[in-house]
Amino acid sequence: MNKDKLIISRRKIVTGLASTGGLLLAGCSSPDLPPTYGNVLRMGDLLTYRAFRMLLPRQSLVREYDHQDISASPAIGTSNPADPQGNLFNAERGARYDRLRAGGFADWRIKVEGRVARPGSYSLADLKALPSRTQITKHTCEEGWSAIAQWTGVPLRAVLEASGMLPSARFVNFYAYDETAEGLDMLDALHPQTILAYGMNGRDLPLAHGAPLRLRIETQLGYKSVKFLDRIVVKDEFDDLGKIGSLQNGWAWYVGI
Ligand SMILES: Nc1nc2c(c(=O)[nH]1)N[C@H]1C(S)=C(S)[C@@H](COP(=O)(O)O)O[C@H]1N2
Ligand SMILES: [Mo]
Repeated sequence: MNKDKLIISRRKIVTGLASTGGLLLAGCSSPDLPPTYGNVLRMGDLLTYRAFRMLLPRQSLVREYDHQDISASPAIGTSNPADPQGNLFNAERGARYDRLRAGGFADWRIKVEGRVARPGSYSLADLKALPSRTQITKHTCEEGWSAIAQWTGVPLRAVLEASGMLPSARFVNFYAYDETAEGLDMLDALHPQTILAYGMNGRDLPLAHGAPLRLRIETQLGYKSVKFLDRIVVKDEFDDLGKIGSLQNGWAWYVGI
């Protein structure tokens, strides 16, 4: 084969692979570059992100434990988002949270917006009517503690599918009732163990652990598992989430474990 032909056929193969990959990954065009790529302060992210994406099969499961492994006293990172003393307190959302909690979360709904064909909201009953998943996993906080608990909820994937996520979607962002927001790429968002949890250790999700609904993202460190969920926004492009996102607060966006 002469050199020209070789170049053409290689290009064809590469283009072919890229389009198949694109379909498989539901629009993730460059899964080996973290969205923070290009930011000198975040150069380490490239290494972590690329290493994890290369070493692990794309959706390998994290370890799941047995009932006897569940921690007797589960560690707690934060408490009530309606507490004005809390360092992530937001007055408007805190007050809204307090009212919803007083009503036993009967009027609570999670909003799903952005790049979805059917934006809207789901009550706890709506979420419980979708498929559920229960998993006993280890939570690892960036501050050095860890705890094993059983989590029950709906796979995020099922909610995204119910909302008609558009093929161009690449990121999913989560907003809480306090000043917390985090984002995931599609690989983590569609991971089978990524769930919206409404149950913990066989009971309703307790207040301290994020009632009535929290994210459980088992492939990343504790702070990515946003508690007290208010809103989910599907995006085509990366969004650093401004002052309430981890990046502008000096934390990594991707913290694989
Ligand atoms: N909304 C909200 N979610 C949050 C936090 C928070 O302060 N607010 N803290 C995070 C951190 S740093 C950790 S380690 C876990 C703690 O989860 P736990 O309280 O269930 O142990 O929640 C994460 N999710
Ligand atoms: Mo944490």
